Amino acid sequence: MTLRKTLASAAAVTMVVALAACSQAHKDEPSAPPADVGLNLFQWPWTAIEAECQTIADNGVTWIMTSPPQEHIQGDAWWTSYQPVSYKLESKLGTRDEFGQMVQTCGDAGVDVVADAVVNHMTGQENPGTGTGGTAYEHYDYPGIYSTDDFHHCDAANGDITNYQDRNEVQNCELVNLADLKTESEHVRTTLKAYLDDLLSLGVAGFRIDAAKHMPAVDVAAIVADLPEGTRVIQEVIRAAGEPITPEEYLEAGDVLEFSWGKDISSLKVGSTFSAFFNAGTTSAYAPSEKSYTFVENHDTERGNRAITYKDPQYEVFTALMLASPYGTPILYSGYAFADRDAGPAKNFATGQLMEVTCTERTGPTQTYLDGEWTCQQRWPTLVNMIQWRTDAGDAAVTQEWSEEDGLSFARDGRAFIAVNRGAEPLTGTWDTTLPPGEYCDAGAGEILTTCETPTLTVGKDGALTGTIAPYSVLATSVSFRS
Ligand code: LAG
Ligand code: CA
Repeated sequence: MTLRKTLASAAAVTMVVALAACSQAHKDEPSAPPADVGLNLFQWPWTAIEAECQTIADNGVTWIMTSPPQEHIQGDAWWTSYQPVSYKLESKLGTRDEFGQMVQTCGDAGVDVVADAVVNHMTGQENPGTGTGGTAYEHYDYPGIYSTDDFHHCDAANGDITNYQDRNEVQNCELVNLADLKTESEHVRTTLKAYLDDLLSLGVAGFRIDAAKHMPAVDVAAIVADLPEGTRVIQEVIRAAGEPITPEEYLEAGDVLEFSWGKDISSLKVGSTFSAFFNAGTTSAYAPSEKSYTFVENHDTERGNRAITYKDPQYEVFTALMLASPYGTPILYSGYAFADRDAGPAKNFATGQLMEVTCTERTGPTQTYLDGEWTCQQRWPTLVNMIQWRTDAGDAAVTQEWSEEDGLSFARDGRAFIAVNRGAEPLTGTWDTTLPPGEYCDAGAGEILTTCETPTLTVGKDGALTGTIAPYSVLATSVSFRS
C-alpha cells in the first residue's frame, strides 16, 4: 500500500517538540544478534577509553578503534601519532600497561579493540630526535629495528610522492617525507608481524592498516597472513577516481574503509537531490558490503573541506542514515573540537600530560563545542538509539524509499523506519512505516531509550505514521521502541 507523503510548507507547520520520557525498562522483542558497530576514538588516552568502555558497551557499540599505540615522535600536534619511532607501546596516549589494561577492561565489557597500525613508514623528521618512549632515532635509522637499507629511497622530488597516477611512486616513495619501509623485505615484514603479534598478545581483536594504499597489496597480505582467523583487518585505501590503485586489489588481504560512501553522501548535505542517498553503496563503484566499513567523518576527512563533520548541523542526520543503511559496517567517530588543523588534544601545560577526557552534559548535535572539547558521539542519544534500530532492522530489506526536497525516509521492512530532515525548516509528513500498528517512542527525541514508556508516535493499522521532524533532525522508530 502506498500512502501519500506530504511535505508541509514551513510556515504552516507547528513544530512538535517531542519530549519523550521513554526510558528504563525491558524489551519484549525477540533478541536479534547485536549490530556490528564500530567507534573510532581519535586521540583518546588508554585510561580514558578504559573508563568509557562500559558506557560504550551499554550504548551498543561492539568494537572501538584506537589511535596508533606505538612509540612516536614528540610534539603537540595530533599527527605525531603517525610517525613511529619504535614498536614499544609507549605513546602520548599511555603506557603499555595502560593499553593492556584498557583492552582487558573493554573486552570484559564486550567491546573489542582494533588498533591503528602504522606499518608503511617511520618518521618524517630531518633532524635526529628522541621518541615518546625514550628511543633515539634518525630519519632512516631506528637502532635495533631498521637502518637505511630497510627504506625506499626514491629519485623523485625529495623522494616524495607527487604523482598519484604512478603506482610505483605511490607505493615506493615517501608520503609527506615519511621514511618508507621496504615492506617487500623479509626483515621488515618479520618486524611488522612481531608488532602485530605483540598487540594480539594483549588481546587486540584487529587492526586498521594505516596508509595501506602506499604498500603493494601483496605486502599487506604477507604482513597479515598469519593473523588468527577472525582478526579484523581494515585497510585504509582511499579510493580516488582515475587512480590506478583501487581498494578492490586489497580485498584478498582483508576489508577496506570505503571512502566513497562518506564522500558521496557528503555531497548531499545541502541542495543536491537527496534521493541520491539510495544509490550509495549499491553500485560497483563501492567495495562489496560485507568487506566495507563506512563512516561519515574520520580524523583526516574532518580536516579536509568536503566532509560532513561534527561542525555541521546535518551531521547527526547523516550519521543516523549511516546506521540505518544496510551497506557496510558503520564506524562512529568521536574526537575533539578544533579550529587549528594540527592542534592535538588539550594538554595540561604544567604537567605536559594530556587533559582528562570528559564528555560534557551538553554532549549532542546542537552543541557548539569549544576548541579542545571532546565530542563524544558515542553518547548522543539519537545515535545510541539508532544502534538499537540497526539491530532491530537486521537483514530486513530497504523498502518505502521516499525523498522530497530536504526530507528522506525509508523502512527496513516490518522492523524499523526512519525519516530525516536535512533542512532548516520543520517537515511534516505521513509515511508507510511497514511496522506493526501501535504506539512507539521516537529514537530521535533526545533521550536514550531502553524501551518505550511514554510513546509519542502512533502507527496505524495500515502502518501509517504522521509526524513532524524538527530542522536537522531524525524521526525514527523500530520494533524495540514499541510501547
Ligand atoms: C594516514 N593514512 O594513510 C593517516 O590517516 C594520516 O592522518 C597521516 O597523516 C598519514 N596517513 C601518515 O600516516 C598525518 C597528517 C600529516 C602528518 C603525518 C605524519 O595528516 O599532516 O604530516 O600524519 O605525522 C606531518 C606534516 C608534514 C610533514 C610530515 C613529516 O604535516 O608536513 O612532512 O609530518 O614530518
Ligand atoms: Ca610504501
